Amino acid sequence: MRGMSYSDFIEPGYKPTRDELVVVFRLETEDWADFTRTAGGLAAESSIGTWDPELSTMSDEARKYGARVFELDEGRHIVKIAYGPDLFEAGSMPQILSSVTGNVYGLKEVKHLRVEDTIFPEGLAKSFPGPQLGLAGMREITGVKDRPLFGTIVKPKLGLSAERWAEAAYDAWVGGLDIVKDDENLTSMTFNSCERRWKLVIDAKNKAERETGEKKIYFANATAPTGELLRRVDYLLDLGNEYVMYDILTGGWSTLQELRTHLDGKGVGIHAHRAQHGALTRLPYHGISMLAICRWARLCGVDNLHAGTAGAGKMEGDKKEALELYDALREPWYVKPVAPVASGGLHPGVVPILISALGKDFASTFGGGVHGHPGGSRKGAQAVRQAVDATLAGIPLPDAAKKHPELAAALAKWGMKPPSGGE
Ligand code: CAP
Ligand code: MG
Repeated sequence: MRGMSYSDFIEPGYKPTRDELVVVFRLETEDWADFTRTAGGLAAESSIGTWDPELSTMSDEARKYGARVFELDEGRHIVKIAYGPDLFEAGSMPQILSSVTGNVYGLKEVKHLRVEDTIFPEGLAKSFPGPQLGLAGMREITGVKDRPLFGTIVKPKLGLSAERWAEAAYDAWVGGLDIVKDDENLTSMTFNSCERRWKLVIDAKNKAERETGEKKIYFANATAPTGELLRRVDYLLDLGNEYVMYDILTGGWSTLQELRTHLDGKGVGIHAHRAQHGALTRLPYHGISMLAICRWARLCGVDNLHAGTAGAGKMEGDKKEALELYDALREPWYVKPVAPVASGGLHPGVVPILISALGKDFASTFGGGVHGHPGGSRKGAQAVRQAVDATLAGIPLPDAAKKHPELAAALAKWGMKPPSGGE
């Protein structure tokens, strides 16, 4: 036989070499399909193979590139596959993902399939640039060294004029927050163009900095089709803004790589939002894990990435999951660390849960939990800062609230538990 059948891709006990990429899949097959043969199908379809084992074009040379299933556990649904370095184009995330997260999901034998993790070899990892700033950069810019950084997303998400938006941003900064960020779907709107908003917000930021003596940062969402994104980024660079925000999943990996290249050497950071990730990550038996997405985003060079609130907020995801993701973003690796961002359903009352779960090395943004404050955005921001200062000083929030009416009002409205859904 000249070709290669699915079973030829199975090599239990094979030890991956140091230059191979290892992908950990979770596989469930249709009732009529054989687990081991389907695992071979995954390796074939994601490397060199196809359904017909007898290709007239197959050669000994081509056969060498076949991926190898080296571990199989049908009970736990785990399949581990090793891929040689020549299967990948260095520095191209789209090509790597078309291989290992491509056609495999559509094979008839596959009922459910999830990429749990992708373990990169040094050579392939180092063909990517990684972050420029990460958390260290954010600390450098703001001078905030000994606590997490806190900020807000102006709400409502859409609908405010650029003037009203900038006013709320100013209130948040003056109230004591470090960061103001655009929302994931706030780009350039009929009622709020990005040019006008960014100009007004950066003016507001400068004013807040003069008044507070603190350095502030603004994550400006430049997400758009690539050409327009880069035009907007150039405008932000002209305005001297230190951060560009980009929705990595809806905007895409290739545009992210283009953005990172465009910013190379300019010391301007990428704040990455993960909108749409739930469509990929939410089912524990199908899709792509957030862990894998964290690794790809870190390689491509985001500086910050939303990675969950450890159960303190409104979005699905517990402490164990958040810590796994935060570790993947922060631990020493082939490229610099990324700053993890906790966001979604946070308010001043959950600050102790947040800090006790996540430590000090992260950033966090509060939308409804600032602008929903009964006294308005500035008091909402003050209440967050009061909750942070009290928590770091070991003072229970109800005690701190006795001295701070803004915090007291926040606790009276929201309590000290996460919104709907429990801790
Ligand atoms: C938070 C947020 C965030 C999501 C992201 C929002 O606002 O701006 O985009 O929570 O979640 O629009 O909902 P609130 P994740 O503080 O008002 O909830 O980081 O999990 O992707
Ligand atoms: Mg948002």
